[in-house]
Amino acid sequence: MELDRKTLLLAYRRMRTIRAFEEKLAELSLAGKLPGFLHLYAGEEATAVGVCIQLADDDYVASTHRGHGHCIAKGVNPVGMMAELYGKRTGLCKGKGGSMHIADLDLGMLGANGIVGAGIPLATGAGLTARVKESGQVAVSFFGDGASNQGSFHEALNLASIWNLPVLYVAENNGYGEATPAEYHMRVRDVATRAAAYEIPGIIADGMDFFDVYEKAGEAIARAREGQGPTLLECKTYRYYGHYVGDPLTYRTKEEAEEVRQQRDPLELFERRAVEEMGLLTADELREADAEAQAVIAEAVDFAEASQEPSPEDVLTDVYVSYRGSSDA
Ligand SMILES: Cc1ncc(C[n+]2csc(CCOP(=O)(O)OP(=O)(O)O)c2C)c(N)n1
Ligand SMILES: [Mg+2]
Repeated sequence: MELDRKTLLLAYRRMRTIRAFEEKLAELSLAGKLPGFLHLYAGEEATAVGVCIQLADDDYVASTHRGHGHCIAKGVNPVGMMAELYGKRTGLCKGKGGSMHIADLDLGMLGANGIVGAGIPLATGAGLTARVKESGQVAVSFFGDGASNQGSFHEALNLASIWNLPVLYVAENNGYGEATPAEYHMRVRDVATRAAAYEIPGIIADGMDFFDVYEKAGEAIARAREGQGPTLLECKTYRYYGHYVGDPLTYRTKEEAEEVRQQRDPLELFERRAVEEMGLLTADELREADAEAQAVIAEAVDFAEASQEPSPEDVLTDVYVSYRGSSDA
């Protein structure tokens, strides 16, 4: 897909919104305002946006425990997301999903997932549905380097390969699975190598570079739509925060993280390419987008804080089976 100014600006706005959302969450969580565990996506913005900006609303995405970035990249409203993370009734999933099970089926966002590797078969199933219905939709599965060691990854890729499913598998290789470096937890250096076992293309992109991800994901999405089957796209990336908010980060040096921020920051790389090299956008336009992103996040926090908590009775709604007590028996 050719990159026009409008798409570029939207991509930047989404990347900046992800960054602002995550930075605000870190602050709120450390201040004790948010319940539960948070895994932040800051640093990995170019990967989610480089892929999702090319998807239609009815294409599918299956996400991970680090899912806020995938949601925003797919166009999910950050205001509803923030209320969800606060556990409020006005949240996207009425406060019942939280960070790790947030979903928006109207936008094909099948959900974040607290189980490592569990989104991979979900996207594969969505791809199978699209193929059976001949709907032309594609499914994207995001997962980490650590998840690529799970049986679910290998089973799903095998099925997608033999059934020629329209699925893009995006391995977000951020160098760590929790505190374990990728060099330790897998023998191969690149997750992409694993594609060979299923005879599908295994491609590597610089996951910090929107333009590289955009180009390589675009080719894979086009292949999937044309009925040419799945692709494994590995995006080399980095998470700025720890595995979770509060991670003591004993397993990596401050210098390592600082070097990435200084030299490979996805937002700065984007600006350099789009403004200085391509001349397609102006710095003023990006500053305007920065301000818009900050305003949306401020509005999201205000909305979430002003929203009501769910009532105890709400526990019994939106469930398959509810226990009503012995008097009903
Ligand atoms: C099946 C399963 N095993 C272990 C865990 C605990 N766990 C949560 S995140 C994580 C690491 C995942 O690493 P990776 O796939 O590289 O994703 P990243 O956190 O780096 O984005 C682990 C082991 C889990 N949630 N589910
Ligand atoms: Mg990882």
